[in-house]
Amino acid sequence: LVLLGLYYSVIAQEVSRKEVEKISWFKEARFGMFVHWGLYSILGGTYNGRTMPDTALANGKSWYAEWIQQRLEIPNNEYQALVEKFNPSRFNADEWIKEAKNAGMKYFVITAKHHDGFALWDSNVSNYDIAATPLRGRDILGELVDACKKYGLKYGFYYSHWQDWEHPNGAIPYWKPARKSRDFEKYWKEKSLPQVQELIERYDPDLLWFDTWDEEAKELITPARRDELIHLVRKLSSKCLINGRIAMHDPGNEIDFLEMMDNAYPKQLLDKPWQTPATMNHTWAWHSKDFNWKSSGQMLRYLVSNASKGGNYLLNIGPKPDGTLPPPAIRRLREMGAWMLTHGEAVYATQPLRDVPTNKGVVLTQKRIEGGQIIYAHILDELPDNTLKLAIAKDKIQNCQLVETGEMRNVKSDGNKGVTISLPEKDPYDNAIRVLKLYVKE
Ligand code: FHN
Repeated sequence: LVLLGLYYSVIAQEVSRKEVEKISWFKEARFGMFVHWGLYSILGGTYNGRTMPDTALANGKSWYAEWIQQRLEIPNNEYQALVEKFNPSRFNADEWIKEAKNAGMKYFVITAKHHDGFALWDSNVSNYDIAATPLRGRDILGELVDACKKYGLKYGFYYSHWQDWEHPNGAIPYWKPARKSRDFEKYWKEKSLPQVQELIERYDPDLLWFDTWDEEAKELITPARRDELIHLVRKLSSKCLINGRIAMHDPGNEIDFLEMMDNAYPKQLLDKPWQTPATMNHTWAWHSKDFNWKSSGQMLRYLVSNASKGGNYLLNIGPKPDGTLPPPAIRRLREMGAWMLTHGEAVYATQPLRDVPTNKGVVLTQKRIEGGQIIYAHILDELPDNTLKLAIAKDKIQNCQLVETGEMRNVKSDGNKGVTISLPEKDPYDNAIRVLKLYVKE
């Protein structure tokens, strides 16, 4: 009996070690690229002379271009005829993934199937897929997966597991009366589960990104269905991570990481790995009239704040119908990449730091090292007197330097239990985040 007990405890340790390893890349990655690309990209937010937002339903809040079929009430046959027009002649997987890599992103997630039901791969389960377009014969997802492998990025797929506007029994938005008469179980068994299986067997993803966002999915994604889907993924893959939005209303205990609401940033630390899916402008998919671009400085601040709370930042791009990335998005990626190039050490594989008071507008990350830790102070806002305050005893701090230049900074006791560190004068036109790096003894 003792031997048996020992045996099981070794097995249990091995299982939990594997679990830890499975998620460890995600916990270190901090920054990923999200892509919304499909038939809706052809329209770019405009159909038959009408541009979103245009209806009472598109009330300025969710006029996402990938929702155009519903928001502008495009009949199924008209929308589905777009397959003939999906011909992104300038698509080059290498270029996309190179941009992600140079931006400092460590993983890539693309909409294999969004709510419209169109599959971006040649699916045996449905004919509403890439094989029906002029691109037939090309394996878009395969090309992206190969590029991710080439550039060392992890990769995953967004799969709309409940909303499906093509299948006669998939979920449709709550305001459509026809919704009630649908036999969701049929869709679930005929399309949702088999397509997830296909994606895993064909492309072996590191992550699956399921999408529910409120109570609307509760009726359909019951705990039993949620678990059925999770168990399918687990059966087919020992590495694939699953996000909490598989059932936002009740994610259960078996998911791998929490997914925040869109563009939502938690105020406190969470007890599971997590990420924020975020947009660069308002929409997710390409919208030619959406000029609400956030600055790269703003987005870096989101990224760094998330890192300081142990979370990732999954930043979305909506490629154009010709397969290129929008120039304003490319510029922002490159600006962020330039900062990440010199400051990545303060972001990747760092941990949050609890209970060290500092200035408002400063966030902290840390790394454990032998005999102590490295603390990074990210200065997001202007500091009073250009001076950082940190509640750490002076005799514990071995030295302090500015990450970008390596310039050493003087650490002074604040006469109490903390220190002050003054920063060099700042170029008033430069809005970049400055980071101080401190070696701190145990
Ligand atoms: O309805 C979708 C939306 O189109 C987009 O895919 C986002 C990404 O997080 N998720 C849903 C809304 O939360």
